[in-house]
Amino acid sequence: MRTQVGIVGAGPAGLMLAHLLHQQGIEAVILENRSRAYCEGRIRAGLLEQWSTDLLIALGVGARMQREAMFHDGNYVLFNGELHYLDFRELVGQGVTIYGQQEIVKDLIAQRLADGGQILFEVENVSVHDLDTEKPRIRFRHGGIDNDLVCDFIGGCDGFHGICRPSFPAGALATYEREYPFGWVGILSESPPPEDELIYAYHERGFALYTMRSPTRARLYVQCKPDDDVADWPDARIWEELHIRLAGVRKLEEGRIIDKVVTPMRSFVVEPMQSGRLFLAGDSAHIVPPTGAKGMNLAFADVMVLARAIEAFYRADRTDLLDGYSRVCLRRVWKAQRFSWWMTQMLHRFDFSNAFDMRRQLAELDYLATSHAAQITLAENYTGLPLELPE
Ligand code: RFL
Ligand code: PHB
Repeated sequence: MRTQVGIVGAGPAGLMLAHLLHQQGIEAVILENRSRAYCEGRIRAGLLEQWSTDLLIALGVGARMQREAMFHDGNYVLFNGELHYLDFRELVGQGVTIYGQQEIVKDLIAQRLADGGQILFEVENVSVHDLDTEKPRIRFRHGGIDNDLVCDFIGGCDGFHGICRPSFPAGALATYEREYPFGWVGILSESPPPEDELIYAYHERGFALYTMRSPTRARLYVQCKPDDDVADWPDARIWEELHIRLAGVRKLEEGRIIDKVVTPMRSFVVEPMQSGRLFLAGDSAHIVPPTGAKGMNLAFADVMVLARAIEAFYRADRTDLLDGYSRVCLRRVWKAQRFSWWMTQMLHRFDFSNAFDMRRQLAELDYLATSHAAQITLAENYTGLPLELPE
């Protein structure tokens, strides 16, 4: 088998990369080890930055989002029992969009298949080879047959637990990592939203986030212990904590819980994001704690940079944009890391015995609720910094 760009992983990064390349007339094959139903059913991110929303529309894959998504002009911060509204539209002239990651994945898969592009689901034993040559290869097994996909470039879009990052030569990567002493237990509930927009709540018992998927589906997260299991969080316990931590919200209606997960919280970056002709994009190269809602948006930013660099290679025989890939991506990645860490440290209880920390956090929240400058800083980062693409 032969293609121009071999892509490992059919998550947001891999699917978007394939779509961007297709629009430039560049051929790609996506190899995914899960089934199509699994990829389309995995409930994860929900919030798009303004430029990501605009991008999906500009690329012709935003029609269903435009019909079904919820467009928000701001969000709420809740502490000391009081709700404070941050009006992003007024502060920085842009907003955010609530549209489930699995809906974006469905839309991108449908578009790719309509375009005649290839996605091989349920591949096994994927491995990458000859990265330092002009003909890197992806070896895999599909339908019981071993294959070699020879390419010009490989997109390592296989998420945090994928095989691409571990295939870098020994010692080639520097790792920057931080784990947090808590996780989130998240539920999807058949209940209407108590407010129209998101609520980030700080409470002495820990963080809570109220978000949504539709006018009848609430998505709620509660800070939990890092090693908690869903079994530690029966439905009644989740609702009890939500009522306590979200006290001050007008009406919090309970509903049938249709999904429950525990997510660990970590910050993680590898440098560089490239080894020879293998380019990492999205969660395979970096993880942010979800408090800033940046992960999927960063995946889109990476593949925008990568697609532009690959296009310059084919169109103008340029290799400088490929060489600059890591540097350009990492500037944005580290700003998103900083913001995600900042939101996380402001809103979670780290050490329940430390009264100083709590006073300091409340002062920071009070500053945010009352300072125009602080609000602009949050709004600018949350709705998305401008995407800078090299010429
Ligand atoms: P993905 O989505 O993990 O996709 C990787 C794909 O690669 C496949 N794969 C392989 N395929 C072939 N061979 C192998 N050996 C393979 N190994 C893995 C996998 O099956 C999968 O299909 O990575 P990608 O594309 O980089 O996308 C990243 C996003 O999924 C992630 O950053 C976001 O979900 C993070 N995130 C959020 N991001 C936002 O921008 N806004 C949000 O509101 C937001 N909320 C969240 C989040 C993540 C959360 N969790 C569960 C971690 C909320 C939560 C709770
Ligand atoms: C979500 O809607 O799932 C969501 C929104 C904002 C976050 C994290 C998750 O910060």
